[in-house]
Amino acid sequence: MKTTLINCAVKTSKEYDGARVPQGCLYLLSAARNAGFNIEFRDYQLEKLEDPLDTSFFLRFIEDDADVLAISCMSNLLPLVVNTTKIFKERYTDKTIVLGGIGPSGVAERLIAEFPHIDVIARGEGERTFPELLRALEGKKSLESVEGLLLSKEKGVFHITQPRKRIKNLNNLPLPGYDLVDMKSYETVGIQTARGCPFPCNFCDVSAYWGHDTTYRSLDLVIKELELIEKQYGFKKVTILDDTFTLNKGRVFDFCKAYRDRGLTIQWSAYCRVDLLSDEMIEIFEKSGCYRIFLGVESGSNNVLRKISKPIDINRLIQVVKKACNKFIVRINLIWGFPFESMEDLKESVFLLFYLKEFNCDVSMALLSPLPLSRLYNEKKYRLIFREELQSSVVSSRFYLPHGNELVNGKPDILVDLIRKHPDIFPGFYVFEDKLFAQKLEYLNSLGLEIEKLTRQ
Ligand code: B12
Ligand code: SF4
Repeated sequence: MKTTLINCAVKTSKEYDGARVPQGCLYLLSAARNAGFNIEFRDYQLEKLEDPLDTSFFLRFIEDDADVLAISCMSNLLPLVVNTTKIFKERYTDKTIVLGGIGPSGVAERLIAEFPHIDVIARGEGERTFPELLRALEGKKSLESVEGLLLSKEKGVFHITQPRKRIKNLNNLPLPGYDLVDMKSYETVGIQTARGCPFPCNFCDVSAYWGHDTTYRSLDLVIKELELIEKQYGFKKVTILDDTFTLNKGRVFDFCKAYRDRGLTIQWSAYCRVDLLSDEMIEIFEKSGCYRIFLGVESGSNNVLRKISKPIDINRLIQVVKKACNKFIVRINLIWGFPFESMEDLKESVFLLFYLKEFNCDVSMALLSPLPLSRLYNEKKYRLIFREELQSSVVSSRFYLPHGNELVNGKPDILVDLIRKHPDIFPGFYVFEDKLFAQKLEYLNSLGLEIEKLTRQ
């Protein structure tokens, strides 16, 4: 049995233009290798294509003689993956299509019920599921006995296997298979030191995907991996992919000490929470190779922050930012378009945006995306609206579908059409119903904030 694993990612905004080492797929490849499988891997982001979201390009890319085609993607490329694999499966009825990653996992039931050409969806962490699934597809065990799967039977009918338990001891996982790809093709790299986030922010789907229990890798392993990335592969910078790097203060200080003791020079950036970032940490970060931190601040309004269950103290934020901006790059993300955000709330966010820019802080503001695993989406309190006026910019800059609702060769764009037909499968392309939406948009535009920038994450 021949298997091909595909990373379906595209290069995003100019800022993030470089190709990124696909950590998730590298974990899957090394787990599969350890289990005795030799898998072909292809990474779509490395293709030089004028329009990577053109189904015909992706169709050509996935075509080969493999029996099993496994594809990893986020929500943004799910329409492309669904559309292309449907055409693929019509041509090659005997091939098995497997989807995994946060994109398909977040909407797995609805997706497999509506699109039965997808044979299997693997939910959650893949290091145990993937090799077991391959063994089952070889006929060596039953598919039903593999945890964490949805198996297609026919339209509307599918089977869910037992849920896959979280991997408790990440130290038992083999390192991502860096040696299995051409690392020179990639410009940026990230590593995970921990998985999961305990916070309840209701717009985010990280906790629902990875779980509220945070699992950690030993710092010894983390430092060894950093050494490998620096010395063997020559990277000068690395992103720590943990959702909240500053979660465990003692561990963060131990990391910084180990970094210095081992004489590492690779510079790192990390996602932090402002309420977990002390003055002492900022000082130590500076001495331990930190060149950038990301802070998800989300709103300048205490009212909104309370409603999204992220009660950050704005005064504390300003103090932290003033200090940190002198030491390293501080990148802050704000979100607009919460359905309960008043004009006053939005004005407070805009005020914060301009105020923080004064300190040379790198601030951006993105339109809220209804992510399918988020509590805000699942409460079903707010209707989803597909907004014509935002279609091309929201869709293109937020989720990278370049045509918007333009007519392509006289026909409506097929992916936009798919999104329109299935709001519950592709909710991230919609906005929550908000009677102030037009007013908010007009206000932001009147300040010269271009919608392109406002819709980028
Ligand atoms: C780093 C990061 C980025 C980086 C690079 C991402 C990349 N790898 O190409 C950048 C900055 C480019 C980025 C961009 C975007 N990102 Co991002 N990103 C992340 C972050 C912080 C870490 C991703 C990561 O590497 N995780 C570690 C690896 C090990 O996990 P993994 O890839 O998910 O793989 C594991 C499992 O999912 C599973 N698995 C994955 N694929 C498959 C396939 C099979 C067959 C199987 C069996 C299993 C399996 O097994 C793997 C090992 O356990 C996550 C948050 C998070 N904690 O995941 C957000 C996150 C994934 N991003 C998110 C979003 C929305 C985006 C954007 C769409 C944002 C935007 N507006 O543009 C873009 C799209 C980019 C693209 N390339 O298409 C959302 C996804 C939400 C969703 N439902 O899809 C997340 C969850 C953050 C959030 N809550 O907002 N992102
Ligand atoms: S926004 Fe950040 S802190 Fe909040 S749940 Fe998501 S990852 Fe955790």
